[in-house]
Amino acid sequence: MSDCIFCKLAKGEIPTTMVYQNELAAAFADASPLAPVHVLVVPKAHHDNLLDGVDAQTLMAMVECVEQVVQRTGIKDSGFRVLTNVGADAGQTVNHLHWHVLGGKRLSDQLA
Ligand code: D5M
Repeated sequence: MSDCIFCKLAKGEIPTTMVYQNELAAAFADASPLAPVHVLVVPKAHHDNLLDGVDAQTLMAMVECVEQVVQRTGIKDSGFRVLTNVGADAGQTVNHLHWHVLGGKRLSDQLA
């Protein structure tokens, strides 16, 4: 999708703090962090949300990004949260599938 900001960030077309990427997915810093570690994991191909036809290979590439993010940011053993909002009522504001990876503090019952 040509006007999707996360497509551009994931493909390196606009600068970001890239934490890790593989062939199918990318992990970059959230611009409005809610925790000391707040990274977004996104597919490089455009999908509106989790239920928008995402293939298994892409999902596994996203899981690999999560593994690398928690290792590289040092939160692997202290606990972290992975979540995705689907739809406006759930709080999705960017219509490109993204998983929030949150950690680095004791997380509350709220989003972070
Ligand atoms: O989460 C959307 C998230 O995307 C929110 O935490 C802010 C973040 N965001 C928005 N624009 C950018 C850019 N340009 N870089 C990095 N992070 C960004 P949602 O689940 O849709 O509410």
